[in-house]
Amino acid sequence: MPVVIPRRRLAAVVTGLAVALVPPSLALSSAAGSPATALTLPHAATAQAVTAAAPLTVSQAIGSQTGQSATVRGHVVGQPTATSTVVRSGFPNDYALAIADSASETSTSRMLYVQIPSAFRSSWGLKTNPSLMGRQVDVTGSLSAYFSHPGMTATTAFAFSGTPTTTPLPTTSTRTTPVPTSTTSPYDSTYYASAIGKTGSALHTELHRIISSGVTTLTYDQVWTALGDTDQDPNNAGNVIEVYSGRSIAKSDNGGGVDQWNREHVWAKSHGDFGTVNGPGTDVHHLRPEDVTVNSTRGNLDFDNGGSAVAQCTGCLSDSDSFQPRDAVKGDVARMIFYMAVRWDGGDGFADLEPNSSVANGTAPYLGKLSVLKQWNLQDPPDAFEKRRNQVIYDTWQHNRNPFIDHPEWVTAIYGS
Ligand SMILES: [Ca+2]
Ligand SMILES: [Ca+2]
Repeated sequence: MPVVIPRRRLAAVVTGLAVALVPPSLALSSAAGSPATALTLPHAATAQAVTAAAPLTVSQAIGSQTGQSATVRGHVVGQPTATSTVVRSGFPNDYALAIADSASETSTSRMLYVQIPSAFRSSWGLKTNPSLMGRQVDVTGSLSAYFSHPGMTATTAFAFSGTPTTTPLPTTSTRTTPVPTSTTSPYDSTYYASAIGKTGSALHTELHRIISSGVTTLTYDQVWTALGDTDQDPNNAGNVIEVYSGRSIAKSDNGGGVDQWNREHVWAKSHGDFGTVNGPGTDVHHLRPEDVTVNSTRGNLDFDNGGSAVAQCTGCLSDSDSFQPRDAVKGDVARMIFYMAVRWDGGDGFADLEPNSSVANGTAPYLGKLSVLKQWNLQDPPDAFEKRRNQVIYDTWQHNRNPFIDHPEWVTAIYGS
C-alpha cells in the first residue's frame, strides 16, 4: 500500500528557555503511551534556529523562501484565505496568520503567510484570538510558500516579541495523549472508535476497514437520484449546485446536452480505469453535478494551482495538465480525493487509488497533486453544505462516511504536512 507515512516528529526541542513543540496530530506515533520526552529535532529546525538571537524581518523572510528554518518577527495584520486575500475581521478559522513589518500594512506583497499547525490554533489563531491583530510576534518555521505566496510552513514556535521564545503548551494533555484533538465528531465514540489514536498507515488501514464496511453500492443510474438529494441547492429544493462552477440548476435539467448537468467524477475515472460499473465509478462521495461543458474541460486532468480562466466556471483555472476549482470547493475536492484513496485499496477487483505528486498521471491509478490537495484541505475547511452532504450519504445512500470531512486533520495524520 503506497502510503506516505509522515516521518515521525515526536519532538520537543528544549534548549534553555526555548521550547518548540510540533502539533500533536504530527507528533503521534505508533509508540502510543510512550512519554513525549524522546528528543529529536524537527525536520528543518536546528537548535540554532529556535534560539537564534536576531529574527529576520518579514521583508527578509519574503526574500528568502529557501525552505530553511528561521525565526521571523512581524506584526499580525490578518488571516490569509487565498493567495491575494487577507481578511482583517470576521476570521473564518484559526489556520493561518499574515504578518508584516508594519502593523498597518495592507499590501499582501509585503506580508508573510504563516501556517498555524493544529496544536497552536487555540492560542494563535485569529478566530479564537482576534486581539492578536497588531501584536508583534516571533514565529519559527520553514521559509516556504503557503497559499502560493511567500510564507512559513511547519511552524514550530509562536511567541510575543520581547519574551522568551517559550510557547505555552496548547493543552497539557496533548503531549501525552495519543489522540488528535483539533476536531471532534459525534461519531468518534461509535463509527470511528477503532481509528481514534491511530496515525499514518495504521490510520489509513483502519479507516479503510471502517468506510468499506456495510456499504450500499449504488448503480450508475441511481447516482442521478442520489446527487439530486446530496447536492440539493439549500435555497431551492428543485435545484442542485454544480460543484466547480457553483451554478444552481434544475435537478431535471440533467443529461448530455450543452448547459445541462451531468455526473462528474472528481477522481477522474480513467485514473485507475474503473469506469461506471458499481464501485469507485458509482461512489457518490466523489460524484458531483457539473455543467456538461465544464466537466469536459476538466476531463481527466490532475488538480493543481494555475492556468487560464475556464468558460462558465468563475474562479476556475486550467492548463494543459491541471485543473483548479473555485476557492469555495478546493477543500471539498481535496477531501473527496483523500476519501477515494482510503476507500479504494485494491484487492476488490479495482485499482488501489492514491494521490501523488504528479500532474501527468494519465490512466495510472493516481491523482495529483498531493502537496496542493493538502494545502486546499487546510485553506477551505468543511462547511455546512459539505457536512450535510456527508450526512445524507451516510443516512440515506451508501451508509459510509468521508472521514476527512469529519476530521480534516486526518489528512495530515496520514499524508503528512
Ligand atoms: Ca468548501
Ligand atoms: Ca488506496
